[in-house]
Amino acid sequence: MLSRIDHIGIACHDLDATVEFYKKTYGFTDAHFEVNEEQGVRECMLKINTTGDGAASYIQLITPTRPDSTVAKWLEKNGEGVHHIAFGTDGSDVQAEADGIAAGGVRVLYDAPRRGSMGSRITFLHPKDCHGVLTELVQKAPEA
Ligand code: CMX
Ligand code: CO
Repeated sequence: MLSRIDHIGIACHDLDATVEFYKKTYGFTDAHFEVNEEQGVRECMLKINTTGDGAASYIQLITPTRPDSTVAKWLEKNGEGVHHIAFGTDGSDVQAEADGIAAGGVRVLYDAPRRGSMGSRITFLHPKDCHGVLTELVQKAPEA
């Protein structure tokens, strides 16, 4: 089951400056930085709240690490802003969730889940099959 908003992904040009904006403006302080070379992003997960299933919801600020990354291409075309939303599973297998959604005719972008933030397993649904919204599915790491 998908049980929460895991995160909202926001693309930005200057990660550190954008993190500072979120900290200063909204008072969010719990920040986790990492680089995901496979996805071509440097990112910061800002924890906003915990959720009823023992997980949490985040703002994911992302900036490209290389010019050929999907986020670099998106930023060039659209400028900064909301890039994707991510729904979290309640611990259920993310591939099983994706398979169920694919059965309804939505294109799943990966054959198998890939590594996401903080050791999570992630996959994506094509925005053109989701009313214009790039949608990520997240299974958090067991220890997260
Ligand atoms: N939101 C909504 N629509 C989007 C989109 C987005 N983020 N990215 C692309 N699109 C739309 C484009 O506007 C375009 O529409 P038109 O044909 O009407 O102009 C269409 O999708 C094709 O876009 P494109 O620029 O040609 O881009 P690609 O097809 O090469 O790639 C996508 C699009 C979704 C397949 C690619 O971005 C992808 O694989 N995304 C998943 C991985 C990812 O985004 N990683 C970064 C985040 C990592 C993380 O969250 O941890
Ligand atoms: Co994401």
